[in-house]
Amino acid sequence: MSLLTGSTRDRRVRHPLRQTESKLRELIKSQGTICAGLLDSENISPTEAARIAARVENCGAKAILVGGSTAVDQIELENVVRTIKASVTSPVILFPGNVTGVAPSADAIFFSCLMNSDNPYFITEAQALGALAIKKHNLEAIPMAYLIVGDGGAAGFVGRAKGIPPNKPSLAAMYALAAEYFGMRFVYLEAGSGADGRVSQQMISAVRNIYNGTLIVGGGITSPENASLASKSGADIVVVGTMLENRDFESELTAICKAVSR
Ligand code: 1GP
Repeated sequence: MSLLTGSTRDRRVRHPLRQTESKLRELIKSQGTICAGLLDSENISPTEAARIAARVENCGAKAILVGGSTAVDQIELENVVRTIKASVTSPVILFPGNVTGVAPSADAIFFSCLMNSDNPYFITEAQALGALAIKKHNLEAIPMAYLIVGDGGAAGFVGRAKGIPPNKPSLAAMYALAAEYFGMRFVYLEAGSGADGRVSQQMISAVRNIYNGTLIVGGGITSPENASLASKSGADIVVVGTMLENRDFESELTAICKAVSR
């Protein structure tokens, strides 16, 4: 039966619960800021990804994100997600850069709108193209505004972002408030993977003061000090990606997870 022609009753039955979102909210409520590890399915074998994800979880991270701005191989992505799922108990959440970022085995997907792109494809078109696959696989979609700050590295380049100037916190706050009015329950402030600079405390605070939802901050977070500043400024989730490419990330990541939790 086509997804577009089922009865209303069938559609109600198939609607996924917001389990992952609820879990994240509960963790944030009880522990303060939580840390999530980001793995890029393009640069890693499934076995290696599973091993790293288990180490990330042991360090105290509460979610594993899988995605990448240039990830195009969906078979590879699904293999990575499935293998990670078998090795961790934390939610595995897709962090897509395009329609190719959908994989059936994940617990949920950040259904992201790159609000400050100047290409409508990254605001609504890719989302429309990917929506039926998300429904077909019964994935939990978490509506999220993805805001690129500064040049945003690969995400900024691929997503044709008109980066929010890092020294203009009020612009980020305006976008975040618009996201809230659109019903987006998550906002991700992204400085870019491996960025030299990070999202400033002033910008995180400005968004926190106006946005009533879950606030994620990522890009260039590599030390407990960086993570703690983001947490104190109002981040609910800090994302660490590039650091996980180091062979021995455990002590630093454990310190980051401790530094952000209450
Ligand atoms: C990138 O914000 C994430 O999308 C993580 O950034 O790779 O710099 O940790 P890093």
